[in-house]
Amino acid sequence: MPTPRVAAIHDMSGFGRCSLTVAIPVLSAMGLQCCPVPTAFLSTHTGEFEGFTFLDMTDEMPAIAAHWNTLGLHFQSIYSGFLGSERQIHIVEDFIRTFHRKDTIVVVDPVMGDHGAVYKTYTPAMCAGMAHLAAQADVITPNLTEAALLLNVPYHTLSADEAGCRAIVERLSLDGRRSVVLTGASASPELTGAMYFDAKSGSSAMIQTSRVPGWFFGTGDVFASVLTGALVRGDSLDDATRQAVDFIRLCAERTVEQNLPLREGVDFEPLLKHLIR
Ligand code: PXL
Repeated sequence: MPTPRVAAIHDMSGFGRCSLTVAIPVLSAMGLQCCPVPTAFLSTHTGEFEGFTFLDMTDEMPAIAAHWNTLGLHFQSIYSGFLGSERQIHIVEDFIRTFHRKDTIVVVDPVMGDHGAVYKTYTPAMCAGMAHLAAQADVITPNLTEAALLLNVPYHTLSADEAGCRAIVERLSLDGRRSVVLTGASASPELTGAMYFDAKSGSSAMIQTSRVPGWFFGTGDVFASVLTGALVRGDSLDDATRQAVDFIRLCAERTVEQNLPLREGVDFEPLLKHLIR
């Protein structure tokens, strides 16, 4: 079987382990070919760093898509994340229209913020556009902050417990047509993980693991990359969510042991072996 291809539309942040510096190694370890479409090049991610550089790649993206189209490329998945400008919303929608085939899994990680705050480079128009883009997805992977933005409700009105998370994934499912994997779902203070709604089966479930105390950068990107890889490998949404939750716990445990500055992201590289089948 040819190695499945994933078009990964994210920023490349040179330092801090997020976006493409996570998606490429994770998808490769999972046996998939990652084809990056960089939305921006930053020296670091935008959280807890000042003075980062930001090279907007908006004009390059349609040219990349046009060239790939002449090559007749197909993708088993189109996986988008952090976007660099409002115009990129339409560019990614066009990309999906051009390269989508019957078997393509479209994963939109609606990266916009965390802990109730919107990331520094995101405007209200970009957040509204993200909801539009997310309507094209088979699967979305918001955290609670992004769920509030997609639902257009204040963050503090959402609750991370089981009943609260089930209500959120059902509301975000577009009447059951779209799968939703909500991160940061927590049944009790000692547990954390995700709640999913699976559009294929119409079922929802909470997947939990023990909570590693602390707060970690880039875990949303690691989570969505493992989930995408598992779905492309043919695993069920339940199994894919379990793999992503377990891998994040391993990453968090190792990062705490290393006592790394939080802004350096999770120390996932020595753990990639756990993703290889
Ligand atoms: O981890 C999400 C993310 C992706 N890309 C950039 C970011 C962040 C979060 O801060 O700054 C550039």
